[in-house]
Amino acid sequence: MASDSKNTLHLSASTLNEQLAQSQKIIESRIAQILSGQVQNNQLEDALRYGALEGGKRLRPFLILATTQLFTDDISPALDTAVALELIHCSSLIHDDLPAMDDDDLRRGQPTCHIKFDEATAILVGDAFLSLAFEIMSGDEKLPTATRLKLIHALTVASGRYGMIGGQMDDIEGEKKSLTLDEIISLQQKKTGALFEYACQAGAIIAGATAPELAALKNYAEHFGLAFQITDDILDVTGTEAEVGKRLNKDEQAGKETFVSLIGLEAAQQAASDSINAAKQQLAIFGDRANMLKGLVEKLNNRKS
Ligand code: GRG
Repeated sequence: MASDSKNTLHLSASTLNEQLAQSQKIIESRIAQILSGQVQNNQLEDALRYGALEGGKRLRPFLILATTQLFTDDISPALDTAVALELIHCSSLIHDDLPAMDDDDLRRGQPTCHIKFDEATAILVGDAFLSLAFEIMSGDEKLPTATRLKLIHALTVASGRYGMIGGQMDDIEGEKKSLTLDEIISLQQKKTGALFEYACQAGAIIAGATAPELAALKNYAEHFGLAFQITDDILDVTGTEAEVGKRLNKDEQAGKETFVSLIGLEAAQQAASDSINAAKQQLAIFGDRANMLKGLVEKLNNRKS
């Protein structure tokens, strides 16, 4: 990672895996720095660090940093937006794992927050991350006020009733009825796709991208989100991790439809490849500068987690 005395930031590695590792390090050290501030309550602070710093691929913040780098060499203005998005993602995972929702006891290979601590703490940690995300973004002095407001508004929409929360509700209600393929696509677009779409738009907003550039990234994100979800469903069937197997049984018990249950494994694999190719095509206007984003969506086909 290149970071000089003026605190500029750049993903300097030449391969995607190295850039992912650089980005992960940048994000985790910024989260650790933010969480190391004034200690309010030891149990809460321990649980916040546990909920945000124990594992995770950090895909969403990488998307923000990598899309920002399409437009500018110094990606430091996007750092706190990337951190805020990751915290909202962490919040959603912690709440999703609660007994009232998916009732999971493992997350990122570790006991879930409510197992490690207790339910009340896990609820508060999720709530605290949501508040903290907007505290960070509203106080981000690297960005003009109008840009901050635009980014905050877009994130409230993506994470709220029109986006992730709406998709989660559709998912819960979907357990009681059978869903069509279009309904699954719409549910997943809200539940998972909306944050990916935000991740691909935020850097472009920060860098002042043109309307065609924003549209290209929105289309990339849409195909990326679909490919992510289809490969997630495929992983449930073909993955070997104990956690994955457990998730499949729970989905089966809950009667949840997936891409694989609806169209079969082979067609799902084809649909994932089609989405990956479509995602890459959207990036044509950026030329070779978009190679990392093309590589990232390609990587979904071989993912193990
Ligand atoms: C926080 C506003 C707010 C609402 C919470 C509980 C809930 C509402 C939403 C749950 C949404 C949910 C669990 C979506 C699934 C997201 C998903 C695909 C998670 C896995 O993402 P990865 O693979 O995970 O990027 P890592 O661990 O690598 O970060």
